[in-house]
Amino acid sequence: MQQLNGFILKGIGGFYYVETAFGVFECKAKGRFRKERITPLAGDRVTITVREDKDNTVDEILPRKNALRRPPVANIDQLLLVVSTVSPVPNVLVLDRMTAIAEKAGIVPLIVVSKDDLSPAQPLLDVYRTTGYRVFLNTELDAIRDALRGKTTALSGNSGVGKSTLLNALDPSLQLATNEISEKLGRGKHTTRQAEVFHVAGGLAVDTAGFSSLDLFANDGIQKEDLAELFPEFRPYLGQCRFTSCAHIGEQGCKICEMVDAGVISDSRHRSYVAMYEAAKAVKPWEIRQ
Ligand SMILES: Nc1nc2c(ncn2[C@@H]2O[C@H](COP(=O)(O)OP(=O)(O)O)[C@@H](O)[C@H]2O)c(=O)[nH]1
Ligand SMILES: [Mg+2]
Ligand SMILES: [Zn+2]
Repeated sequence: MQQLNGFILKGIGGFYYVETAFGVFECKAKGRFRKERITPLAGDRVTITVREDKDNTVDEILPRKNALRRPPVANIDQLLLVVSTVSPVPNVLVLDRMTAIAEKAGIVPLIVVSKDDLSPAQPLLDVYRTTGYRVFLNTELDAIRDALRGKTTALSGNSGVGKSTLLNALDPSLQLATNEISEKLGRGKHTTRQAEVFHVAGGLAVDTAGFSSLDLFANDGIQKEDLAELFPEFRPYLGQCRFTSCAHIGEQGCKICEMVDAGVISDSRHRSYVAMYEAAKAVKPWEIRQ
């Protein structure tokens, strides 16, 4: 019997695969976690007990730096959001919701645009360059590798945008399955991994199952008063509106709206802000998840 420290690469059917200095061990979570309603996540730092009879256990989850519900990952530095020009068509509201969720969790968003070969990426590049976030085409592999080095980065984006394809391009030895059939469609027998950690370009990258537009309606715990701060391109202008109570949704004398009209803040990003503001307003205080 031996105690080891490591981190969770993935969880499948109640088993967790934990990477340690002595290799990867398959472990079960102690029953205590279920009682306490704690789900171990990919990226969790853990202590495990390795036994002769292979009945290994995850004993303890070390305090998390951060954790996301979708994708289900812990302790990440960056969220790399992949968006395709077509198939699937970009859902900028989902994307902008993800950047806000990342900002709230202290995670740095990166944007990668895929399928520039099928339809021009320029409109998306133009929108996301106004955010100040780093924006890449999925063909800019060296630049993306540089951004991943030394960091833990979770990939996220609709199914089919090209997350696994991008990881394979960054490191061909990964040989990840692409074009995976969604489990929800009831086709295909494989268990869709929710999240799996890989060593890529001198960092850790987490491939995740794609989100669906259903996620758009999930309550993410963001309150309407906090929302503007989660749009980094709004920050320089906050406090400059005519009314201190300005919600930046079209009021007289709103500096943010002025910057949208001037083309400094993207109209698309502002529309997402307004949609998220209205959605947050509709959530009752007791419904807010912490
Ligand atoms: N034309 C084109 N196809 C791509 C590109 N990136 C990914 N694909 C294709 O899109 C499909 C879905 O890719 P996949 O990596 O499985 O998406 P994931 O669900 O986000 O992991 C596959 O058939 C890929 O070959 C791209 O930049 N251009
Ligand atoms: Mg995939
Ligand atoms: Zn305003």
